[in-house]
Amino acid sequence: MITVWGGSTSRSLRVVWLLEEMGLPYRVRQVDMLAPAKDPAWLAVNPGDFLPAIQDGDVTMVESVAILEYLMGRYGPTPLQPAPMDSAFAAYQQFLHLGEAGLATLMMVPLVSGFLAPEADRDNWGARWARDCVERRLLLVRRQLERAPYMAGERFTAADISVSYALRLGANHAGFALGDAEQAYLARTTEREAYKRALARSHEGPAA
Ligand SMILES: N[C@@H](CCC(=O)N[C@@H](CS)C(=O)NCC(=O)O)C(=O)O
Repeated sequence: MITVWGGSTSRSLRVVWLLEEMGLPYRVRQVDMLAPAKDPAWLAVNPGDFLPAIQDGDVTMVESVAILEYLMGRYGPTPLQPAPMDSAFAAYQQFLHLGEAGLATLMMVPLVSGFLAPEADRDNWGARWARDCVERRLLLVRRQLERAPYMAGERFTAADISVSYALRLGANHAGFALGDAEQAYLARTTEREAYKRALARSHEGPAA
């Protein structure tokens, strides 16, 4: 049984969403990132203390997009991961990684500056730079949505799990304004039954 260490609003949602899309059995262990004292069992899984992590038999992994690739490689093939010779593969691969490396990672800078930094540090050069980087990277998402309904083209893939998570993070927690095309795209991806089940299950499970 795969164990997903996560939190209801963390990137573990990407992992649980993929597991639901693939119909794989799993259980969720909640980690309270704001708890003053961390559970040693959690720190033994990820001494770096960031979410998500998975345990699958002897395998322990962190990094949400790497976990998606592991699960699809280990338990696929799945239509969520176009094959390398598929014409959708390049766009798929690009947006799978852009969702985290180009969007969500950079969004964290204005997010933590805006919500967690002391008042005097909130409006800072680094946060403004990161916000500008994200805005320019979002142009790639916008251009793709002018061409096709999904990041890899005509059908839903794991790249949409990656990018949808980032768009929600940016819009809900970092003050990024989404245009009509991105909002329609998010409505399309999050109306999937697997997403709704993932959202419900991300809130369950014993606390770590
Ligand atoms: N690139 C990592 C980012 C992980 C990450 O930043 N996770 C957040 C929660 S969504 C976290 O645990 N932040 C707390 C910290 O890094 O101290 C991934 O995609 O898994």
